[in-house]
Amino acid sequence: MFMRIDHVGIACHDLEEKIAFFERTFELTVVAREVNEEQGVKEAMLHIADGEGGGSYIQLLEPLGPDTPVGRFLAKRGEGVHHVAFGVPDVEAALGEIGGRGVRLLDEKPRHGSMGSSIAFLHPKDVGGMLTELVQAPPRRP
Ligand code: MC0
Repeated sequence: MFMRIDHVGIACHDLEEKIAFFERTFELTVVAREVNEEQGVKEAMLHIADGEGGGSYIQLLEPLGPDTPVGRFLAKRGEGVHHVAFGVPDVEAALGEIGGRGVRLLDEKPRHGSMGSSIAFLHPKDVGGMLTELVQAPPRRP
């Protein structure tokens, strides 16, 4: 079902400061930036490698406000790994299979994600405490 780790999402207070740190320290490059109002985030994707069905990235996330998923996460836990996203060939099919195995779906239907992807989240309490995202990349992606 999982083709690769698509990205690791990291919650931060200051996106520009964290981008500068990751570029300077790990020689990574930002390939996309986006404000996603529905998800309550301003985010940047830093490219790591290319794999089957798409690339893999570090995703830096700054909340648009305190009353958002990432805003609440920062208030409770501080900066750090917010979620792990796995590449799947078909997010809707994966949701059906995973939901049928008893994992709570935070999204019944795919939503819009970074760089034109379709995404859906699984409840962290049902996945060993890890907020898990499914990502279906669009046909062509950097
Ligand atoms: C909350 N919890 C987490 C967690 N966030 N556990 C692991 N990782 C996380 N990131 C835990 C809390 O500690 C709490 O456990 C329980 O889950 C309920 O959380 P809450 O404090 O009530 O917080 P809520 O109301 O924010 O709900 C958490 C939930 C929510 C995961 C359901 O954040 C959600 O629906 N997330 C999915 C959407 C999302 O995260 N969007 C932002 C990234 P205790 O034990 O204290 O009860 S958008 C994105 O990444 C897009 C742009 C993309 O990739 O393309």
